[in-house]
Amino acid sequence: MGTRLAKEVRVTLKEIRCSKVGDDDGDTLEIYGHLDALGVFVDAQGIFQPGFTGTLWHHQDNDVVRMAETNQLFPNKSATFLVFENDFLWVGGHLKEDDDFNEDDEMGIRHERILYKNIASTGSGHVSVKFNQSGQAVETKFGIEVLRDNFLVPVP
Ligand SMILES: [Ca+2]
Ligand SMILES: [Ca+2]
Ligand SMILES: [Ca+2]
Repeated sequence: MGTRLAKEVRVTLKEIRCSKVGDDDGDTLEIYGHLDALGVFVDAQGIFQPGFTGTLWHHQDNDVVRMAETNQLFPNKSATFLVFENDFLWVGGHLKEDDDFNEDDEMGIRHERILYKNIASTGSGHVSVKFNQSGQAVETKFGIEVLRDNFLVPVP
């Protein structure tokens, strides 16, 4: 057994906002996909690997969410977990936009990657992650709080 420094963080999906409907049919976007908070480490091959995944929003393509321009959702769903020294906190996800007459629009797999040492230790920070394609745009906001800062955790 050894120990590693960790921060206990709480990530809250605060807001999903439809910022532009663009050239989509009608006056709404029809979005689905997932938004997550992840604890991510870099493995021996230098590949990013999720150590923790907390899903904060998830809709399948048969259960799309319709959003008119400037509409906001406030999911306020949280995940609490540990991020270890030298690892990353990722917030973001994968959104798609449903279309009837052509293939669905890929709005992107997007994450903000925050290194351990840059996770703000006081107060709560907000991070925004944007998804878009062909003039259709959705902006998401995540709140990040540090519940316990730089404490030693036993590890195998
Ligand atoms: Ca579309
Ligand atoms: Ca539409
Ligand atoms: Ca559509």
